[in-house]
Amino acid sequence: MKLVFERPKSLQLTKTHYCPGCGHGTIHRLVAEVMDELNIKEKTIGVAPVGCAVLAYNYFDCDMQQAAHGRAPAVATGIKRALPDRVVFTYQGDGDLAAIGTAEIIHAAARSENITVVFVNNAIYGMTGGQMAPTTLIGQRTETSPYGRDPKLAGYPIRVCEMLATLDGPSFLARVELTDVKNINRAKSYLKKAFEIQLAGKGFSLVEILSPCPTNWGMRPVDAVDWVRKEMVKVFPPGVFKEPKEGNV
Ligand SMILES: Cc1ncc(C[n+]2csc(CCOP(=O)(O)OP(=O)(O)O)c2C)c(N)n1
Repeated sequence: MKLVFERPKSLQLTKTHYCPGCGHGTIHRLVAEVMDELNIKEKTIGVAPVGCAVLAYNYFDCDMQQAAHGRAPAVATGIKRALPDRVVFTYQGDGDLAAIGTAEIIHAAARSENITVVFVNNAIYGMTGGQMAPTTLIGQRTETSPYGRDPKLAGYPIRVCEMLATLDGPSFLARVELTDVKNINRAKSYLKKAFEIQLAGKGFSLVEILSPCPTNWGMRPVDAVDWVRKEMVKVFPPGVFKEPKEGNV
């Protein structure tokens, strides 16, 4: 029989706790496929966040370390500096990375730490039940902005890639939407490039993935994907914001 579908070796054989239509499972798979293709599973250390992906250490089949909320880039810095031959990545939500962990991500990027950041932007705090995040859209209803995010009260969404692109430190910054096969494949190619940049010793790389959260957005999964495509990309335009000058890694 011809094998057409297989679990990546870098994922454990287990069920995840993610909701139907959530992007985390797809993104886990993409990261695992990249680990398989680069043959780096045995030397990779992932840093799990606080957020819906808190149990990522139960899903990835590589070494994992849990960090306090927002502190994954600092923990990853320590691991990578102590064990420079290892491949180190953080996996972070927008609450983790762009709220409580803003200082850590900015300084890790400015120092051009040779780590890879997988940044899952779902415009909300998922794990805690749908509160407003720094990336929540203007007018978006959440548990803490029930009438829609009002910029007079709650300011404006933070564009992480654009902000980090003002720094000299980062080597690779890219944003992609998790909406269809073309873009999911693009997400994988960005992730692969980000890991390759780390393997080449070229410093900080980050891939921001615009990802659906049907449960906390109060939408059906198919509508949530549509909302990413139609609304999120207007505020968070996909693209490559920084890449190594030499072109290909
Ligand atoms: C120090 C600290 N502050 C607050 C919390 C509560 N908390 C847990 S997860 C989370 C935000 C999660 O949102 P995000 O990072 O966007 O990830 P998601 O769950 O959406 O994937 C918060 C505020 C905590 N666990 N620790």
